[in-house]
Amino acid sequence: MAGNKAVSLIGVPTDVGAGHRGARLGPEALRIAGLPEALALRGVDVRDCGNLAGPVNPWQGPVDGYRHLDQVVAWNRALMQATRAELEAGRLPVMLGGDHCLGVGSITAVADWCRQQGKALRVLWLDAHADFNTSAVTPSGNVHGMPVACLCGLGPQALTAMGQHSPVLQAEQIRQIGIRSVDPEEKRLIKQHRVDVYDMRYIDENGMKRTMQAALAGIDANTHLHVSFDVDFLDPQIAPGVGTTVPGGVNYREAQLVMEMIADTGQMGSLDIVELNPLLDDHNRTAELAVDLVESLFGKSTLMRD
Ligand code: HAR
Ligand code: MN
Ligand code: MN
Ligand code: MN
Repeated sequence: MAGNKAVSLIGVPTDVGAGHRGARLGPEALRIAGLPEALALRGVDVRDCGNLAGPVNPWQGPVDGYRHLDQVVAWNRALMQATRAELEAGRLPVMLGGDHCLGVGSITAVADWCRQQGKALRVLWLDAHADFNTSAVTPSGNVHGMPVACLCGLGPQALTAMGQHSPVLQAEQIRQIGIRSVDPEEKRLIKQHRVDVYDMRYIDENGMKRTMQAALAGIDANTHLHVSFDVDFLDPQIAPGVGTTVPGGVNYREAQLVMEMIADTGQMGSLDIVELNPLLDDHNRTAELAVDLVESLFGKSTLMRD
């Protein structure tokens, strides 16, 4: 079970893919909110690898539909290497973001690892956004709105072909949960690629339990589950510390259930925690909430089950 595994924290202090600066401070905010200690209390062997180094944010406009593409590529190369090293050491990498562009590097490394190990890979994308834009249709040029498209082979070669196989993922390996902000052309691409999206209306109509049962269906002992947790998945009333708040998000109880049901599978093998922006937060409460939820991901139950 994931809760007993050795975990490596990899700080990825980047905001080169985002439309606001400040997500680069996310790793420190998560540490100060007590993430290493909380995992250690769960009985997890925690190793904090510190922060990766990468280029500064030049804070420029889009070029050919991308903002800061070279910097995004550099951060992702560094993260891919670091993620691979921790997987090879038999540890569960937890990416402390950083903006969501980092999902390209982490998941590319995870996908290569799974192929090598003969494991099936399932990606759970917890997010308000589908992150399926391309340079041709992006309204912003921000690469944090593009990582899922890149992983499915749509994007610049420097991001789609970083690993041993391209595309990195087939759309049927992905489940998106909590989605409530999708750009018009992005929606067309998602439908064309048949990504499995459990949007907020689906959650409202079916409840989170049935949503998660559907999203986790088919996971077995040979599945590596990668969780990409964009903190803007949560409703902004409980999680204000993100750059792109979207109302009508997942509430506290729903979020706990998501994390507990993932923990129950025992198959989580890697985790991104992204988009936390401490400059927009209220006394670090969003970071503290993220830590609370990650505890549940690692098997802490508030109820009488354990
Ligand atoms: N869809 C918008 C864009 O591409 C906003 C994307 C915001 N993305 C994140 N990550 N915060 O999910 O510009
Ligand atoms: Mn995202
Ligand atoms: Mn988002
Ligand atoms: Mn908790």
